[in-house]
Amino acid sequence: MEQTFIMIKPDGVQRGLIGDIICRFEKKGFYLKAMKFMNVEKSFAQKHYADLSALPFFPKLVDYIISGPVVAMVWEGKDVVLTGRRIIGATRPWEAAPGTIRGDYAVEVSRNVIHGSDSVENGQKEIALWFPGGLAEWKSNLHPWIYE
Ligand code: RTP
Repeated sequence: MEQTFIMIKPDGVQRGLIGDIICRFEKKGFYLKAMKFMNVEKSFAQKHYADLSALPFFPKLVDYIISGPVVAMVWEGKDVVLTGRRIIGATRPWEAAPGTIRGDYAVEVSRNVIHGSDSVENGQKEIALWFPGGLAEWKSNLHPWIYE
């Protein structure tokens, strides 16, 4: 079953949005497979966002990610990568539809509350980076009223 890496960024944590965000993924029918509260080192944030290292906003982005604790999570379910991105909404909050997390809670692109993997492959890479010890084993009993 597909998995994605989701991170509640420091602004989402400080604003008390953790419960609401978890609720949206759970209610949709996805399973929380791993979660931890973390203060991220600068070098770790640089590694997570390595693909963006040449962009002008990269130093600001790294400073933002290390500015407070984040919540790192792994979610599982059918098409969870793409659907997760749709639950999150567009990167730029003014382009994010109402009803999405960024559409409902964010104003600035540099304070956009949450990260979600953009492909299955990147999801696997990010899960390996954030959860190097692997995930605690528990079998999500895929609900027959949600999954065929
Ligand atoms: P994320 O990786 O955080 O899920 O975001 P994304 O895929 O939707 O967007 P991406 O292009 O990968 O950008 C990563 C994060 O960089 C910040 N950003 N700041 N002009 C700016 O100041 C600017 N542009 C992007 C955002 O926090 C974005 O989520």
